[in-house]
Amino acid sequence: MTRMKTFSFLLLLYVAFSSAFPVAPGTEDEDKNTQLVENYLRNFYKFEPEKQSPFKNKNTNPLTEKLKEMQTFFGLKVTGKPDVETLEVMKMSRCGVPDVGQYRLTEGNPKWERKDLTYRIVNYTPDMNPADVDKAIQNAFKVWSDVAPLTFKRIYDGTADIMMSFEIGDHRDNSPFDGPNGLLAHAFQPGNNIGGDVHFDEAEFWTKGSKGYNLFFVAAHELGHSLGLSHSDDPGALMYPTYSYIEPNEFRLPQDDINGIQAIYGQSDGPIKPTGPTTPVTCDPKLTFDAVATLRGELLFFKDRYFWRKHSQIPEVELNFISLLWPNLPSGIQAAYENVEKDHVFLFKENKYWVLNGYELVYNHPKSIYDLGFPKNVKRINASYSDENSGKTYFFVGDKYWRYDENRQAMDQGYPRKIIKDFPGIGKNVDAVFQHDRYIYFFIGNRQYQFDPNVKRVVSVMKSNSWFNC
Ligand SMILES: *[C@@H]1O[C@H](CO)[C@@H](O)[C@H](O)[C@H]1NC(C)=O
Ligand SMILES: [Ca+2]
Ligand SMILES: [Ca+2]
Ligand SMILES: [Ca+2]
Ligand SMILES: [Zn+2]
Ligand SMILES: [Zn+2]
Repeated sequence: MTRMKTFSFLLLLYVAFSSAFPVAPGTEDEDKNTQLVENYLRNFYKFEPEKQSPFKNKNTNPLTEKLKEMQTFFGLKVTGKPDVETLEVMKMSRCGVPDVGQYRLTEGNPKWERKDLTYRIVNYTPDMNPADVDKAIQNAFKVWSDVAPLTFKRIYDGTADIMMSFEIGDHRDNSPFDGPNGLLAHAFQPGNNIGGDVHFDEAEFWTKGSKGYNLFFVAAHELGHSLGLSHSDDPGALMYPTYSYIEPNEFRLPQDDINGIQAIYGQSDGPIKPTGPTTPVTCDPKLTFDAVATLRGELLFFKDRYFWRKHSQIPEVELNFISLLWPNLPSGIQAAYENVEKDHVFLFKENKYWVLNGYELVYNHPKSIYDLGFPKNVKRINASYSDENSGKTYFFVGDKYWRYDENRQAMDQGYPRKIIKDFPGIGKNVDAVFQHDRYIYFFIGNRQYQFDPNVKRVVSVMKSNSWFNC
């Protein structure tokens, strides 16, 4: 299974300002961690130590078994121990609905018997303009009505099927909220009374953008529960239990969620069968990349709204949302390279580029690629790499390439040239490229060409994901 590395917000800062990898917590934190682990397993994995049968096998520790269950769900290494990575996942902001238990699609199969449902926004958060709350909620319903034969009508008083409200702390449904972060919201499976209802933790700061928590995403996720879906272990799914931000305009309901809702209610009525993005699979032999770059000794492989990070000293590879580290970067990065000397990474999409300084996005971007000296008929860049020794950067576009001088900050004379002339064996439409040691690695489809610039030839052909220990 793909391992989705997840960061707590604290860890995010850690990544941004120091190194990329967490350190083990000190022993003084151990009591706090034990408490965290027990509470987490109690809340989300039905861990009930006081209810263990005395006849149970004494050799199996119920806590260890529950930890393994949780680690399996999140695609972590299944150690049965509260290791650093497990604790990091437990500290993430998430949905309050359990990962196992009554909300599983397979258990009881709760669903609405009618297809025309009603909803009511019972109260508003002071964090947002009411019109923006209405819009976020309306869009969240549209996510589901676009792919399933369901309609949602808003009513303004009385009891709706789905009552939506902002609540603080203990709000008399046996599922108290916990103040800022941690639990963000919860929802009840289809049914009468509280069934279908959605509660948002008012202690959070709700927004329509990337600050605080985005109401649209959280509402869309919770409505999945209101309609009968449980949590998915697909890290790209909307029904994954932890929060992550995506630019709302770029959001498309993932295929995993479409499959889930259609398994309950059938296909949508429209003539077009809706499809959604699928989460890339690290060891898929057909895997292709949008762009690859080095960053302070790590390798970054970009694809759609994801990237993998690979550190040479660490055998595992991590799959992340681009937006988790860089909320203001778009998905679908088309080319990328590192300028090691300046500690900058350049990221390209269409005719714009963004710059990272170390791990931090430089604020006054994007800028136009025409500032770098490209002619106007170049609309996008296929791939790029920079040669640390010569200070020359190579941009591949179609069957040509340009060479840029990082010291003079200008294109070199005599370009573009044909790729095939100077890189024999490499045709056109390069997906991605980077330089490592003395080789240049070109990615075209699911293949990778190791090119030796000294002898000017391809010395080896590999699978695109050969860096991932598949
Ligand atoms: C490369 O760029 C060309 C020209 O802009 C474009 O038509 C093509 O789709 C791109 N190919 C890839 C693999 O990005
Ligand atoms: Ca909370
Ligand atoms: Ca609030
Ligand atoms: Ca590319
Ligand atoms: Zn949930
Ligand atoms: Zn509640």
